[in-house]
Amino acid sequence: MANDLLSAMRQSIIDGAPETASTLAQQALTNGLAPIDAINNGYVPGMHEVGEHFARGQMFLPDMMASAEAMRAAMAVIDPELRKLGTERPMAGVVVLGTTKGDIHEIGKILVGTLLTAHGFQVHDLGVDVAGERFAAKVREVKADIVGVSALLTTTMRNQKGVLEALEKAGLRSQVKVMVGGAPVTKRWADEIGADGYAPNAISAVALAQELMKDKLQDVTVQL
Ligand code: B12
Repeated sequence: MANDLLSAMRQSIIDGAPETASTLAQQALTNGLAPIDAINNGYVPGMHEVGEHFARGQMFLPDMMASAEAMRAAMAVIDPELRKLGTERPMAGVVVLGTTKGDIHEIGKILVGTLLTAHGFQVHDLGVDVAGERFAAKVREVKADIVGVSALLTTTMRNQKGVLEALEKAGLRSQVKVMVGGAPVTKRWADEIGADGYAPNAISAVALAQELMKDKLQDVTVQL
């Protein structure tokens, strides 16, 4: 039963069918399926398949846009359920989140933001196509503990380095931990550009953020 539902969710993304995606999300919540399982085991595999079809030339940009629309419709139903969990927890830290300059992919970043919120983090999402200077300004404004930078294109990955440089230039680098992610990003890349961490998905992004908060606390203790 759950498998049929998950497979219908996957298909709704491939078909680019927002109404079906939304109805299935409601059905999943009514049936007691954990919201994160619906996302990770239902909709995200559909998104990956769409990416593969696109890469093989079997799907085109409008199809990919329709799939993104379906994903957004599903998330609109599931997001509030996930966020509710966050209000019951103590504040875990302040995060500034955004997708790098030149890049408009936002679904994964939104998911990361939602799960961080669900785990008690206060998240300031700057949206997409965000220049390093805007990250730095927001970090200063909200006294962020962590910056999360998403990039989905091999061409915009290098702008993650630009964010680190902007933080350095603004004299903020030592005050904030930087984590990077996005489909083409790797641990190796994170190390190469001097980021503090990399996570391959939203669940591990939460674990990483919690780890970075511990490191930050330790940095402060060492300085005292
Ligand atoms: C949906 C989609 C789009 C949508 C985006 C809609 C939106 N509002 O977000 C649209 C149609 C607009 C689009 C446009 C383009 N796209 Co596109 N897109 C995709 C697709 C199919 C899915 C992305 C997605 O949402 N995945 C689902 C989410 C949940 O996964 P995720 O993004 O990877 O995020 C997870 C992790 O990476 C991680 N994570 C993400 N961010 C962060 C941040 C931090 C801090 C951390 C710790 C973790 C983390 O956690 C997330 C949740 O688990 C991918 C294929 C793919 N496999 O990635 C192609 C893909 C990324 N796109 C691609 C391309 C080429 C393009 C275009 C250039 C196409 C064109 N010719 O115009 C444009 C670029 C526009 C631009 N300037 O940005 C290529 C990139 C190739 C490359 N190597 O560079 C891909 C890989 C498709 C392919 N196989 O060819 N795209």
